[in-house]
Amino acid sequence: MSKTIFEKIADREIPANIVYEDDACIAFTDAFPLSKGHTLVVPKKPIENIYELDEETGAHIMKVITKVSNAIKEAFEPAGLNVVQNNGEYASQSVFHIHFHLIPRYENEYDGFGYVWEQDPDTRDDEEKKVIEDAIKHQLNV
Ligand code: DGP
Repeated sequence: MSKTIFEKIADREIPANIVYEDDACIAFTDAFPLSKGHTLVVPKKPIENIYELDEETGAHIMKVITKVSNAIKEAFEPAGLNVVQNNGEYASQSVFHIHFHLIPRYENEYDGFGYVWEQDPDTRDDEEKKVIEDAIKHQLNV
């Protein structure tokens, strides 16, 4: 199988500004940053998406996300920072090797991060919410 772009970055086959690396993961600045310091944290294993992520890699990558987020906070003092992870083309995933975007946000500065957080207009009644919750719990064997 051919390597993903992010495997090629980890293997130094294509250049990137790598800011952190350990045995299991790598972090580098995004080639098309939405804001100053926009960084990607990526496991070296070519795991495609959140559904494929194993617990050990997930736990490790969360530590690195925290470490690199704090470095960005110290370096640039953003007003906020979003951690974003896209799964599937419909959810804007374009590189099919799991990655976490760390997107620092600055007050009164343009950035390319469009964010809409609005309640579903088809607000569901309590009975329907219960059916939804039960479907998730059923899959989790709760
Ligand atoms: P997503 O849409 O969540 O799959 O984000 C993929 C991101 O990867 C996107 O913000 C641009 C970035 N990207 C794509 N190719 C390269 C590359 O070759 N180098 C770097 N540094 N970033 C890349």
